[in-house]
Amino acid sequence: MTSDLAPELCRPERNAGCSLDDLTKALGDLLEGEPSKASGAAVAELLRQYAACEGSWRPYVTFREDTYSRNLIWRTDKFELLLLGWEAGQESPIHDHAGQQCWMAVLEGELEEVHFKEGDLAPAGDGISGLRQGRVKAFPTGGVAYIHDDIALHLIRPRAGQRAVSLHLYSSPIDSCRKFCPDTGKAEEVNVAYHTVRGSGCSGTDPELIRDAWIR
Ligand code: 2CO
Ligand code: FE2
Repeated sequence: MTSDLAPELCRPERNAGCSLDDLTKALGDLLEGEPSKASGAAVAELLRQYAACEGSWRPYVTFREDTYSRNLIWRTDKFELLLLGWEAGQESPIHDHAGQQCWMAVLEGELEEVHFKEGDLAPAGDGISGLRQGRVKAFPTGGVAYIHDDIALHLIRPRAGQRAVSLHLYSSPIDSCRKFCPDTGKAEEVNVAYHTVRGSGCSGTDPELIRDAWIR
């Protein structure tokens, strides 16, 4: 069925464009302006438009044997845009997002997200609660996920046997978060950092520290 709407009425109000510069500009307009204008749906739509374009992210993605890679694309006080490279078989720890909003767009491959909730505190009073697993959802190339601590903790992993690449937007930036032991539910505050910044290796960040922080 064809649409009766004139093409100009179908066009989104803002366009992410297909370059990372266009995307970061459009995200800045949304997230650094009036807070009331930063609707989650508008952010997700920008990421969806970008994910539908072919490949301007490719020069910036890296893959590592020891952990999924965290590659910084853009950072301001209000948001942080990261490209993550996932080798087959890698997965994130179960973690929270330090009270920030997180959108994830799948650029290549397929990613699976598993939700978890913190359970009741154990009677021993040791501050450790068990974790309850929630829903598992697959996001194909072009899909956009959203999470916040009020929704759930999560872990992310690529489809079995395959690589994947994803674009993550945090509002505001996250420098540390809690990771959870899957067996006991014990939480640990860990620093997160970058393997590359806009295509250059990070001299200020020790990849060993990043790996140790994330290995469970
Ligand atoms: N939050 C993780 C990170 O920034 C990636 S999992 O998807 O949100 O490393
Ligand atoms: Fe996450």
